[in-house]
Amino acid sequence: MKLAHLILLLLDLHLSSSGHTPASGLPQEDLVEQKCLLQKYTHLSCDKVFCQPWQKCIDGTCVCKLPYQCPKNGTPVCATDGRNYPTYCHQKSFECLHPEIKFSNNGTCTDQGKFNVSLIYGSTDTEGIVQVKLVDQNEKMFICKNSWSVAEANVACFDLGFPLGVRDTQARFNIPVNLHINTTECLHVRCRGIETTLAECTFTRRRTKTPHGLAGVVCYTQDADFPTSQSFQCVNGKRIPQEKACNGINDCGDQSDELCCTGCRGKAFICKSGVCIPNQYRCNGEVDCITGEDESNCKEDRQHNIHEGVARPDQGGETEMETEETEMLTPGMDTERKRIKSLLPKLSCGVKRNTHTRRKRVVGGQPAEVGDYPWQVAIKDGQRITCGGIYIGGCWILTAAHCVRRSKLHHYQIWTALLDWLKPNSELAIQAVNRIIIHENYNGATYQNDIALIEMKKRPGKKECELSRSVPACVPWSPYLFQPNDTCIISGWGREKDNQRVYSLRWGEVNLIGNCSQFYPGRYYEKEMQCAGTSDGSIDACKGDSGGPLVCNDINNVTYIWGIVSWGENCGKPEFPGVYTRVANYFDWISYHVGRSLVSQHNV
Ligand code: 4AZ
Repeated sequence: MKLAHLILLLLDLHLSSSGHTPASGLPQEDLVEQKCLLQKYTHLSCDKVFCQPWQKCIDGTCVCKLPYQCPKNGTPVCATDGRNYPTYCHQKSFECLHPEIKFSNNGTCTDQGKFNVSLIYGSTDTEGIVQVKLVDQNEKMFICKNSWSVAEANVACFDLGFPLGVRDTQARFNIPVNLHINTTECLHVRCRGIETTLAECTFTRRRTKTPHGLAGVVCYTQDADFPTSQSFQCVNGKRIPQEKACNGINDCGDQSDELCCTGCRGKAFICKSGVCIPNQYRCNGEVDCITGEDESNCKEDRQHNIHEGVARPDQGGETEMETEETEMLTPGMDTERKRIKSLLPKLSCGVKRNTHTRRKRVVGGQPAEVGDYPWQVAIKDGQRITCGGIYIGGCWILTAAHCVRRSKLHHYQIWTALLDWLKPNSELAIQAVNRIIIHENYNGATYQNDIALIEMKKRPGKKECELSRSVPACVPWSPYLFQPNDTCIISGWGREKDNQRVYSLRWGEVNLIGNCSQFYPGRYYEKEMQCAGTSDGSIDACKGDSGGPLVCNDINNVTYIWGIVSWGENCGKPEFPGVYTRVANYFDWISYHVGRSLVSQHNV
């Protein structure tokens, strides 16, 4: 009887901690933000994450680029259709449009045979010990258990046709003892977790004296479900144990368990945007948080994480003391992915040309100097400066809808690089207006959608608007770039608290305020508006500042136009903060009118 010849090969040295019960008896802290879950964010939601270099962000979703939009230089790769592609980006872009065609190998197609993954010794075809056959090897090989985590197991399951990824990475399977499998030689594999086939991952061969555990997997299928209670519902329909949400590990396979977090469990890092990323992504030379803080303050750790072989989060710190020989078999495509990313065009916005040290002075503000606010413009209506505006690039100015009327187009002038309108400085330039676009849902009674675009006239014979002293502020593409309590800056020529006229540009620091309905019940629309002010009301926008900027600086000191001065009850009263048009909510409206290439920072 065959059974008699079976032994239970202990693939796992220690008991797996992948159970359903919390590790400690303490009640589980709920780190998931329920309201955010309604948005159904996944790895394709560019409000929360960066798109792949072969994708672009359109209306909050990463969509496939066309292959011709890939950077030209690179080396050819071979795909499962037996065809050569000029670069990895071309192949991934083609695969994005035709998912059945996957990556096969780096370099041109040869007749050496195909890459292959299979499962054996499982009782169904959804599970078993993982075997791979590399393109240039004849034999099938096993994978060492200590290199096997959720990232690699998900990729293996995707590759095998299970789109929901892995159910269990620690499963044990019975290997017939008479097979005499050599478990001192197995492959190490390292994936990022976003690959569609293990062929894209890094394989190394390690020979040791002591036998290895071999990697096994149970792929997720709907019929093998977790109980509905006490489980987290992923956007792709998968259920995972509640305690695996917000741990930095992509247990869902579509990352939906890591995108709505108020904090992270275990060895994970929380991005300001509410995303948990694995700790080893911190200071690894690639920005993962859309807000960039995973790559800041890195001096010491940088060298550390940039190297291979940092302990993985779900491995319990196993080390391989007894490695005798390590041989690189396939280098993996992650380095190539990063290289392609670095070749994508970069938008120049939000960075001042000359940053001189600012002498420190809107209500309670301070006077600005030339070059301090190079995106600030003044809108002159006849003889008076009536509103502010913000330069966003090309010939385009962003302002408040309540500042402009289409019928008065010929009365307006745009004054750029202006400081004091009683004593105009030499840098001042004056532009006529070509077109005014007012938001189609602007409501003059409620101030909803208080946003408008002004297109300036080009000088005769010129193809572009040449504003040598102006710098565009960046348009925020995600509502998660800045948060309540962040400190931002307002500027303008508006009135002082006592209604005193102001002739020179003034600026002041304000904090973003959450929960603003408490100050303006029934009048505040969270999605479209943003409150900002100071606790004592000492800094505020006022009459005449309308249409002007509320700007915030990201961790790299890049300036974003977060708000447009819109309305508020009085000026300088702490119980009535200033209300601004929430510009991030209008990214698609703006890019529709001015063109994506002018405002898209990430993947035009
Ligand atoms: C205005 O009348 C105005 N304190 C602008 C901003 C604020 C109040 C009034 C906010 O243009």
